[in-house]
Amino acid sequence: MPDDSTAPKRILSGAQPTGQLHLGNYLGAVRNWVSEQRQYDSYFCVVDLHALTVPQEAAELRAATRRTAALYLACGIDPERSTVFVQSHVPAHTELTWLFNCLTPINWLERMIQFKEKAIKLGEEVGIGLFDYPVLQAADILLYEPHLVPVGEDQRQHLELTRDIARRFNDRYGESLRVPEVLIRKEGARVMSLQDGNSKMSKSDPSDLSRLNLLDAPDKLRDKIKRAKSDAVMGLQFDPARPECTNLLTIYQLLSGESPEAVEARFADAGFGRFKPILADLVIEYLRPIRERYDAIAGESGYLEGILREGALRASKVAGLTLERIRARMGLLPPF
Ligand code: ATP
Ligand code: LTN
Repeated sequence: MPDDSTAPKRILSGAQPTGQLHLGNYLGAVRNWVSEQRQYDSYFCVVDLHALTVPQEAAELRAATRRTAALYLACGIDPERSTVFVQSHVPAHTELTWLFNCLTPINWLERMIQFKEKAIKLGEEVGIGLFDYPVLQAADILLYEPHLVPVGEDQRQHLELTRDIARRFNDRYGESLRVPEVLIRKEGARVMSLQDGNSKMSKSDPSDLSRLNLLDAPDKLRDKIKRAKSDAVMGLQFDPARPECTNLLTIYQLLSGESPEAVEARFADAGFGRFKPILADLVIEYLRPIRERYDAIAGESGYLEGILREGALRASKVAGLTLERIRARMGLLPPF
């Protein structure tokens, strides 16, 4: 591991370009990336190779990859401070995946909850890529030797696997990979579906009504909130027995910046009929500047491409050095 006691600590994270980013991705991940980029040497990638682990339409994947990168910027990722890139533009990710495949026991992957859940949904279409997904994620991470990986709660198990792969590599080939820490901010780590307070808001949920997309038009946001599942109890509270109510209040609390106590006090006597339009106004106003910045970025020809080109160059330099070390440790003959 390079001696970098004076260099700023590094973070790396990513999201899949499937559909479009929603409020769960924002509150659980991207919002924290934005605040943390000031403090850390930051790498944020759009993990298009991960998206390929389930069937994708080629033109839509290309569009979603651009959209996701543009949304990172619209949410406040500053390309002057942070390196923003597309995973498949840095071939070291796939090469390291192969090397790690040769190190990772099958039964570590068989335990992955997300694989089991997605495999059930896909039935016969389950590819090896879906099974191998966490190994590619370990490669994404360990190539950059980050100190911290900021993610939402659903990624905890994948991050444990990444740490296990790093430790196994170090045991087998001598200490040389940094074992990163997982950074899960409690607030917003698990935003739930609007249609079911017990499952997480997700891009792959078949119902678009289940999520608030960052680029949804105001009317759509209002309609989704109006139709969000609620309960018949008067007075709103953070109460585990009322998951839908808790989720909507949590969204309100995180976007308004008020304390949970203040939010509960404000809506102690309210029903959903009064609360939902207030929440809709808040969400719409909060997302408005993000959508405006997104439109500006998407409308400026060549801007995004330039950032992604520069990002891939910067990322490739770092990744290439790590890969070279790993190849040497594993006994691959260097090219002549
Ligand atoms: P998919 O449904 O296609 O698996 P996703 O909605 O889970 O997608 P990802 O691209 O896999 O989104 O995740 C990007 C980041 O957003 C990750 O750090 C993940 O932990 C976080 N995240 C995803 N969903 C939520 C959620 N509902 N609440 C909080 N964080 C979330
Ligand atoms: N599996 C992650 C996306 C992801 C990721 C990463 C996150 C792929 N590679 C590296 C952090 C670091 C998910 O959010 N579903």
